[in-house]
Amino acid sequence: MTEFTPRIFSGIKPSGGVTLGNYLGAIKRWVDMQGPDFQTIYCAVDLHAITVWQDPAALRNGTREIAAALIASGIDPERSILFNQSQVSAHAELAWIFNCVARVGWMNRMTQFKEKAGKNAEAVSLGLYAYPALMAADILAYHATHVPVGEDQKQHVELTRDIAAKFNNDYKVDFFPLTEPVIEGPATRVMNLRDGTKKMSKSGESDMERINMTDDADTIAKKFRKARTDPAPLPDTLDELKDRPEARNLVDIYAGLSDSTPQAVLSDYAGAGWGKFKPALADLAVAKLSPISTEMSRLMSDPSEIDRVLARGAERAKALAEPILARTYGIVGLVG
Ligand code: AQP
Repeated sequence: MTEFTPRIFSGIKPSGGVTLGNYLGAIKRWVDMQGPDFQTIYCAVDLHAITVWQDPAALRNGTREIAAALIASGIDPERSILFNQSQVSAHAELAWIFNCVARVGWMNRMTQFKEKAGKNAEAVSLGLYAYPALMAADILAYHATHVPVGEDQKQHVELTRDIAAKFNNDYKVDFFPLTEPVIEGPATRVMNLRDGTKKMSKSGESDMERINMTDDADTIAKKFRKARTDPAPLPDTLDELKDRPEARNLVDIYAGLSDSTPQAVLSDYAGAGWGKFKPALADLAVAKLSPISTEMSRLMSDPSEIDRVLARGAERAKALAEPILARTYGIVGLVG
């Protein structure tokens, strides 16, 4: 069996402003994973963003905003490789190979496609359908061994493993690793503030359903104050939150922001009503997010410096991905 270098890859789509869901489910954990155990590679996945319509100016701005959010949250562009996907063509090239490895039946089982396409499946882009093959290429172009993601991306990482296994098996090689999803922490699925059964998303209809990393203190307080809850106070045990998704979500967010656990939050707030808990949660969110948003605006005031950081990251990413792509072409039998 090949020994693969411990390497992390993860990405985030510039399809709107960065949300608290992206922060707690992904970015905060990416920051913690920088260190001696792994080489870390983080990416603004702009090619994924265009699977649904993006205004070009908003896409450019969103890509830079993701870079700013990552750096402001603690991603160090020297220790980690930070870039945007479209600058490294190996992603798109390897995705084509994987389009030819993945089976249509596998894609048909992807719940995110079903949710996003809804009743409109005939009219959405072919790219939205093929998205998981590009995501497999993002990961496997670096032989990444671990992918820290939110709960919503688990099925796509499992598909990445299926693609790697089929490629290895079809070509009788031990070339691609079977990448592990890393889904950890109290807030791996942050829910919509107006409907606790839906995920908090960048592109959700109403701005009131999400916290954006750029929201100011008043907006954060207002959004939590208006967040949907139920009349009951907070209970003693997590079990009692089983059928209270909105309440559970706010407890999970508190735990994520305070590096605590949902049970520890309940131990502190058992018996408290929303009149006490919501302002405490808003204060905590402002304390954690406002230094990040201040630093984001500073970074965003110099877009050319962000572009330089992304270009430098792309060069480092290419140095890893291009040899892996060339070996893949060789295995497949493409002459070059
Ligand atoms: N609500 C969430 N809770 C926890 N983790 C989340 N992630 C996204 N939403 C939540 C994690 O953030 C990383 C980047 O996600 P993405 O931007 O690439 O894609 P997404 O999951 O489709 O994000 P959105 O916000 O829902 O975007 P739109 O609305 O454009 O589709 C991933 O690790 C993801 O798990």
